[in-house]
Amino acid sequence: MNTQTIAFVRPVKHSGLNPATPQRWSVADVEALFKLPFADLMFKAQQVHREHFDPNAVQLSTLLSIKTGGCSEDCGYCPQSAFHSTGVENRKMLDVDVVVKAAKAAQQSGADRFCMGAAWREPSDEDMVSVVEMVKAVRGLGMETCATLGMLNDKQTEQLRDAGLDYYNHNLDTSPEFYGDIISTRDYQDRLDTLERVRKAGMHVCSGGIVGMGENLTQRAGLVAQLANMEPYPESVPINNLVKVEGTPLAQTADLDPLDFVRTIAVARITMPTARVRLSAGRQQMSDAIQALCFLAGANSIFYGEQLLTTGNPDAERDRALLDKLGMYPFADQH
Ligand code: SAM
Ligand code: DTB
Ligand code: SF4
Repeated sequence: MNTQTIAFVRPVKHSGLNPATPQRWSVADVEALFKLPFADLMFKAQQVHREHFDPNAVQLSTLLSIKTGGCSEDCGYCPQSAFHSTGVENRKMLDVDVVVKAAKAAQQSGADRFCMGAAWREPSDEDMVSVVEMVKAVRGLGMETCATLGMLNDKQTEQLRDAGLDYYNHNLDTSPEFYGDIISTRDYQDRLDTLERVRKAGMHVCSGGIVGMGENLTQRAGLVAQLANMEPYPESVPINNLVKVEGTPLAQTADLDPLDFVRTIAVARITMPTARVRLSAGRQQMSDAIQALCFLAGANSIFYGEQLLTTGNPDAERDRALLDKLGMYPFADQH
């Protein structure tokens, strides 16, 4: 019998930076975590979580699509790719004042991070002029800023850093072995290169992936190992459950067992102890019980607000009710 008891460790406030203490994770080690009995995996994840965070605090981050649709990439999951007919309209970039208004509304409703997303392979120099203004204005409201704009060059990472961007989101999406089944218009290495530039410019890295795209367990473990072996690993790790959108090649993919999603969160928490693990896309389709298990597994950040980029998210009222029911509160209200 396992006689270990839960040692309550005083939660520490997250400093925002990971210690540079890389621990190499082989894919086999990560896969072995996935295969633990559920209770043992959850116990381990909770121990790690409590060593580094208040387990009852969650970060609320609101997303806004600043440029929607018509993207030149062929990502098989994405409703915004010009390769797929999904009914998502192509829109031009939002004006800066519209973005600032949305950020203020998000802040008033309790979000402390604002993430701006664009359906680009990469931004142009002209796009960057507006994005820089948006980042400065949102930072000026006192919110944490995050952007996801596709691939970046050195000049662009420096512009974003100088504008006050706190996090850059750029996902690896899946393991190197499965990647070619999902995307053909850019390489895995392109993604790693952008992340390297973001790191070099001194911004925090937000990088994760999608599960439920038909990957096998080794491939799912391969994604987590890639992220965990980055030096240092990302400060923020979004774990998305595939949102199946009609018209995308992945629309008919078999459902992932929700407990396998919970396991992915737990394994991310154990392998990246000080990262914000973000329970990202797919929450609208998830029961309260599965979301509660995700929080127990170490998730401590969610997207908050009715819309992700083009698909739905639980409304703010449902989320507040869920957090209340669980005795959880936003990081911003932590005392
Ligand atoms: N165009 C930029 C890029 O791909 O880097 C930024 C926006 S893109 C929509 C951001 C991320 O959203 C993708 O990397 C992917 O992980 C996630 N995503 C897109 N469609 C999704 C879906 N249907 N289900 C789950 N996650 C999705
Ligand atoms: C991330 O990993 N998930 C968010 C955010 N980063 C930008 C995006 C989810 C998009 C889901 C599909 C959509 O709404 O278009
Ligand atoms: Fe374009 Fe990003 Fe969608 Fe890929 S995930 S098609 S790059 S918007």
